[in-house]
Amino acid sequence: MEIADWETRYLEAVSNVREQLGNVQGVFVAYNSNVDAMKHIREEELKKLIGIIGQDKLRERIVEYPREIKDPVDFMARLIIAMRDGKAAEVPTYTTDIHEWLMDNLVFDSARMGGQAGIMSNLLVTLGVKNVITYVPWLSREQAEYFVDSPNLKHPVIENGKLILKHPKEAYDPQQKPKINWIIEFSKGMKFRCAGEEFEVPRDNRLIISSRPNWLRIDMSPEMYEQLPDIRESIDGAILAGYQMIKEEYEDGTTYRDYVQRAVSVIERLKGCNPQMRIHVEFTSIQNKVIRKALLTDIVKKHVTSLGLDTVEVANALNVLGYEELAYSVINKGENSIVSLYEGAVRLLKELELQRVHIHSLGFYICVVSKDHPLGADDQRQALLFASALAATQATLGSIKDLDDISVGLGVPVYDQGYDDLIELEKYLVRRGICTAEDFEDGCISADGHNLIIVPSKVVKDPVATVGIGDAISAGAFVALLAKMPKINICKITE
Ligand code: 8BR
Ligand code: GLC
Repeated sequence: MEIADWETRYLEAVSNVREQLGNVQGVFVAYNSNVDAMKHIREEELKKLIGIIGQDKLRERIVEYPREIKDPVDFMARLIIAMRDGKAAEVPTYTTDIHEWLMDNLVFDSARMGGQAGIMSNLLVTLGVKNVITYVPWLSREQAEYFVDSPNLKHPVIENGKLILKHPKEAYDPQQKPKINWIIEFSKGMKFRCAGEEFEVPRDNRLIISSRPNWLRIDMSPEMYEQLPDIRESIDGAILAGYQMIKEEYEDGTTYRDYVQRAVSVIERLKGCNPQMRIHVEFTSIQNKVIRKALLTDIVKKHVTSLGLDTVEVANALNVLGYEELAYSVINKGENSIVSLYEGAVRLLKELELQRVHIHSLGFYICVVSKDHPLGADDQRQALLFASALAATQATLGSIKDLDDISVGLGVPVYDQGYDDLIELEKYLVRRGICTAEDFEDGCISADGHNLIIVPSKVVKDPVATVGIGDAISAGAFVALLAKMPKINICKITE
């Protein structure tokens, strides 16, 4: 199929999904909302910061590869690594010192809604979803201000022992402090010298400094947990994210195992008697490998139906699951990395007993779907195309304010390089007898029954920002699928 045919498929998909979105009853979204302090760094600012830290200190720290930001040298080392490789990363900090240093030495350009759950909640409301029930364990007054004003957006609160739903601006805890992350965005083509070497940034991306104050918990009160089933009737599915905040050990003697157990119980409560309830987890960059593994094997495996992740996150996930070689080739194989990504997606689908794995990359999205997923390849493909149009809209405008904005994304051309990558994968699959060229374009069913759906995406040349685009892609595709899902009330049938 030619690129022009893909453009036609895009138009059809967006028009279909838009008509169907009204079928979605509601979505529960938890846990992480925060404020993102956004800074688009420029060459001269970087030069100034490198000068402040000093080349020698930086050289050493880059080799050490800090997984936590304790001081400005750690911060600069991770920034140089992210810019050198053009790769996204999120690194935690447990003190407010770096925030103050950044305020003194860099200053942010703007503040906006951050956190996967916060970004996805606002987007779903903007897309017109009737009930978006967002839950933030640390809802502060300042945080509440970043949620869109809409009666369709609600947050659960316990009043007089009962769970009720209110807009976040009426539900916040006045004592709660805000969580503020720093997002350092950098542009492709930026040049800099560091530790005696010359670098050029290979692609637009960002480094996130994630603040982790000691009050942060991925949790809910026992009353809210008990009454969570009350919201089940008004949702078709849930999107869960933010588990990266879980720590191995807490000052009060609890450990990550306690929080993992509670996270699983929440999922069980949401499903109730409906094991088909759609549960999507959005993965992210998780520096701590114990937590990364626990999230995959103890929370995602068996409990979740769908997983969304970017390419670096695929490698990280494969790595802790014991597929080091495949992880390495996802990151390093260059033009063949699409084949490794496909193989990685299949591994994740099988190993984690999922129904759907959605990988978004710059230029194409790969989705592998198990044979027991209720929707066919056409619906899956339309969901991916809709998501890509949303991503291109967000990259062009910075944020999506209205569903009609999607015409901006639709106007962005399909990325040639992504299309070429697709052809590489097609050749590989045809050569191995996994599918024919015709099958490849319509959904490629393997011998053991899982289906591969792949689309070339629309890529914006000079994106306003990259942070949060992955969230738009995953939430967009997930809600498009919910809109297409047959509405069977399994609880009623089995009662
Ligand atoms: P994460 O936020 O999960 O890392 O996902 C980012 C996603 O944003 C990438 O997978 C890619 O698909 C998309 N993206 C990026 Br980065 N830059 C983009 C651009 N200029 N146009 C469209 N999509 C982009
Ligand atoms: C992570 C970060 C948050 C950012 C989001 C974007 O959740 O903690 O700051 O807004 O990713 O996806």
